[in-house]
Amino acid sequence: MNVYNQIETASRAEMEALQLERLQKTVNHVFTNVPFYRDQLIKSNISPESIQSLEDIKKLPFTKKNHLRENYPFGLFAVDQSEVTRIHGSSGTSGKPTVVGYTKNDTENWAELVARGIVAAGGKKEDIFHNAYGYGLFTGGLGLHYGAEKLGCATVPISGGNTERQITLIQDFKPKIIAGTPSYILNIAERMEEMGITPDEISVEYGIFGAEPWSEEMRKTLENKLGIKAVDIYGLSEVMGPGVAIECHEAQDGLHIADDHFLIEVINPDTLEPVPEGEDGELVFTSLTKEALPIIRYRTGDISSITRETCKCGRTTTRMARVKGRIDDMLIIRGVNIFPSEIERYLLQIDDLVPHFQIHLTKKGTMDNVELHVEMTPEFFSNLPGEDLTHESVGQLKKKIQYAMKTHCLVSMDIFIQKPKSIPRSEGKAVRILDKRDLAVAQ
Ligand code: DLL
Repeated sequence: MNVYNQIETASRAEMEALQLERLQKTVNHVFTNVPFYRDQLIKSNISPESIQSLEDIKKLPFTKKNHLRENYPFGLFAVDQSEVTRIHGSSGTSGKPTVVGYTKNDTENWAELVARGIVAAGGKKEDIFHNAYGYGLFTGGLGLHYGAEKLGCATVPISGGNTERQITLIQDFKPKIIAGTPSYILNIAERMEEMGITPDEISVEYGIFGAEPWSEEMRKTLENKLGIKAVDIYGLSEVMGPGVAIECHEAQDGLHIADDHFLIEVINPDTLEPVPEGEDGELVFTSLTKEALPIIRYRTGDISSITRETCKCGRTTTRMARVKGRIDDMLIIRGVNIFPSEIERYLLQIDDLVPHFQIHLTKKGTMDNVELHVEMTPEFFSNLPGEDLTHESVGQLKKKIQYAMKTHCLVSMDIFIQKPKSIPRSEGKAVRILDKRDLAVAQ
């Protein structure tokens, strides 16, 4: 095993001692410097001195996204403006972004954690790193960029989009590592296929994919299409950005959380009580080293579980399972809960479909209805006599999808099989759900 930092193999006792020391420092920091947290702690009758063990974290109130919004833009910053060296924002599609800030130490720690993650993913100093995450307020581009540079990789800041140019640069520069959202990397891989480029013609060996939910089946698809090993990377701007957790290439079995910088809890989102290890719940993070925007018990809205078993790779850090999705994106259809990533998982097992899909939520009378829009492969389309979409083989394919969804996701869906290239392609985070229920009411 090749670790970037020995802390990744520390004993639990050693790690917990470090976490407690850093937690106490963080609580002091927010109490002294952030009026919002000071008020919250005073209201809950808690002083920083009352944090005497890691268990005591449960005494502290939770922080939620709306607290950041209410304190827009810089109200939760814990340092003087002159100490802030970088500002990022959430990738929210509407309204004002959630603003986050970093000091010089924060961006150095961040780069170090991402460098650590790239090593876990299989990367080395001498590698060329093709970074297809979007550059800008989104933390993906610059977050991965500075981590790759810190490790010493020749970093190509290509960002998302302009897919054919990306492919030319992949052919010419010969990167070993590619990073991007799985949906955008799929877009690149498909374009390569159309251009007649085979996986053995490209140099890439490792992929670092995340920033959106994806499934094990999508991992296999991307690994096969590109001839690579792909790992999952997780993070969120409120907590830092990419690098909060990443899988190792050795085991590809859960994401190693940087325990020395973040304390994780998993709670039941309804009761707010902790759930046992191995059980799904909402991930809650407390930052342990951040200066500009320390965050206490941040409710991410992301659903996953954790384990503290030592990984096959030798790292002893807490591992989280692949994130199923956000609570907000969970569909509750006629009493059944489903995440789009589960739909993806079963769709990808059906031949004759490409791995792109969209879920349209509509109304049928007063009932919620799911329209699943999928896309046939170009081969399937060209084999249709007269390219006739009403041909019986399309009907059979539709039945197969309907059956898979009903059996595995327990929901009856209206299936729409589109012609090749009909589903919008992603250049960053894919838009999987279109909620048209209000439109139906308005009509
Ligand atoms: O997406 C940071 C990031 C950039 C992570 C590049 C990984 C790679 P935000 O834009 O603030 O930050 O969005 C954070 O995206 O709460 C999750 O819901 C989702 N998310 C991030 N990584 C994953 C993942 C970046 N690997 C929100 N699997 C989070 C599933 C993910 N969901």
